[in-house]
Amino acid sequence: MSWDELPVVVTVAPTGAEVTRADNPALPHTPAEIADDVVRCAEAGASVCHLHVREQDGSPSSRVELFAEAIERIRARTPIVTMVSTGGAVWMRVEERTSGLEAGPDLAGVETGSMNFGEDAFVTVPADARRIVERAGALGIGLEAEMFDVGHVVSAVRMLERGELPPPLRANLVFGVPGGIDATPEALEAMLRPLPPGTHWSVTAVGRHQRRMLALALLRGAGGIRVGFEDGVYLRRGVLAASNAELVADACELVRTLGRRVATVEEARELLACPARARSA
Ligand code: KMH
Ligand code: ZN
Repeated sequence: MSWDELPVVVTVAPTGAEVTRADNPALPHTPAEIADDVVRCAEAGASVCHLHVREQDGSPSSRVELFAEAIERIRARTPIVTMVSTGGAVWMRVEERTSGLEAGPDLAGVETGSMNFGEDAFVTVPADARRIVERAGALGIGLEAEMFDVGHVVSAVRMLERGELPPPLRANLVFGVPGGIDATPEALEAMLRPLPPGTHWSVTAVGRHQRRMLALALLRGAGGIRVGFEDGVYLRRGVLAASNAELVADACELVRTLGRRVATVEEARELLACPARARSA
């Protein structure tokens, strides 16, 4: 399929770990709120949801019960692809970060390197990445590599070559995190260079260049883009988004404006080699 015919997988990351209701009062906290948001995002065109969970008071959590409840509520109402973060929050131990795997999502993210994350260290040493891959494999969960700098991409490709990361490589390239690669056309090319041909790659960007990076990615042939409060709370400069669904609708409009097509959930499952799992998590 030529790049312009490739349907675009739109992922929503509805809550993350760093953003708060002081940043945007519409941030979902509870599994029920997250599920409601994800359902609306699916209606707006999202085909994948990237999940973190929070306690009732909004603090980032690693409790498997919360992941399980969110996934169960989502699956009861939409076939959207569910993905859990194993990045968690910077202060979580790796064992805490990986609890979401036990909730039986379709996919999980895996970091393939370490970095500064703002003022903090966000550390995933190779042994941790291998453990995450192994546990996901044992549970039949597909993986998406979350990569914030060129070295992370090179490491993911090495893991793939060594058989430490199962094919296919699903690549999420993240731009603009302080401590990671910047959000520029040159950075996009640098992140793409190590990827094997045919890799399904998507782009996440934070900060003031977010929309430009997503547009650039779409014109460069990206297989996916990601939006949601985890990555940005503004619809436009100075305009807070009313909801995650509004961000997804806007992203889908961008896809269409640039002459591309938004993937359905069925198409996303095929493109990501991610068949629907049995409904019980
Ligand atoms: N919260 C960040 C420290 C991921 O989900 O894979 C890590 C993160 C990336 O959100
Ligand atoms: Zn995340």
